Amino acid sequence: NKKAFIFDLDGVIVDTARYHYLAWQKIAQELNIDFTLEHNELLKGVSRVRSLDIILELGKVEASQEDKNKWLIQKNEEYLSYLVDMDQSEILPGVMPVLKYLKEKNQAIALGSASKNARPILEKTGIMQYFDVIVDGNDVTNAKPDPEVFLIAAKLLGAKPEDAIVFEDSVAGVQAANIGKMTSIGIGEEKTLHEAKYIYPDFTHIDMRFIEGLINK
Ligand code: G16
Ligand code: MG
Repeated sequence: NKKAFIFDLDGVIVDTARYHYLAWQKIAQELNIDFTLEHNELLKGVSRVRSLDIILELGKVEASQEDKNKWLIQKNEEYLSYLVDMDQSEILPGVMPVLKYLKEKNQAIALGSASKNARPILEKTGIMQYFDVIVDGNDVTNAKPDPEVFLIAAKLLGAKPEDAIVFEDSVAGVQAANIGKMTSIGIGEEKTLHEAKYIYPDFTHIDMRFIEGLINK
């Protein structure tokens, strides 16, 4: 069967999860909300709008839609300021060899990201051409853990959900892949991503024989 290899972006291909955190932290500080790295796990893979709601819930802050809109714009401007100098050096270790291997083996590759900034990041890092399909925050209505983003990606690649393999760094993303009946591969810590079918601390720990096994499954 034809396989679909679907990559999350933030935290899987590039270390932008760190930038999202710094940008949100700035907003949280202004609102006097305690926002730790542990809280940040709740925001990974989650849409911008939902992320703000989670932070406001943490601080038990009620806000008008007008204020929320202002903070959403502020957060994105802060986030974008970290992306200005971004280049291929920000691609996480071990990612390129896996992308290249999949290309060599003529595998279908998609991006499945919650971010509305996905395309400029792929351009800046110079890896746009590896992706047959890009599904991002501009294309979906239901955020992860809803599997919509991955289901669209698999469909566009012409693969059944069962034949899709998803690389994810977030709990919400791993859950989305599982709910979509896809093979979930968690990139990160076992204690956070234990719901994933396979877990690796990063791509340098992924052996090409493992990828070969997925291709031939
Ligand atoms: C990413 C991040 C989330 C972020 C979301 C929206 O998703 O993990 O923390 O809130 O995108 O990003 P933006 O504000 O750029 O639209 P993913 O799915 O690539 O990990
Ligand atoms: Mg992510």
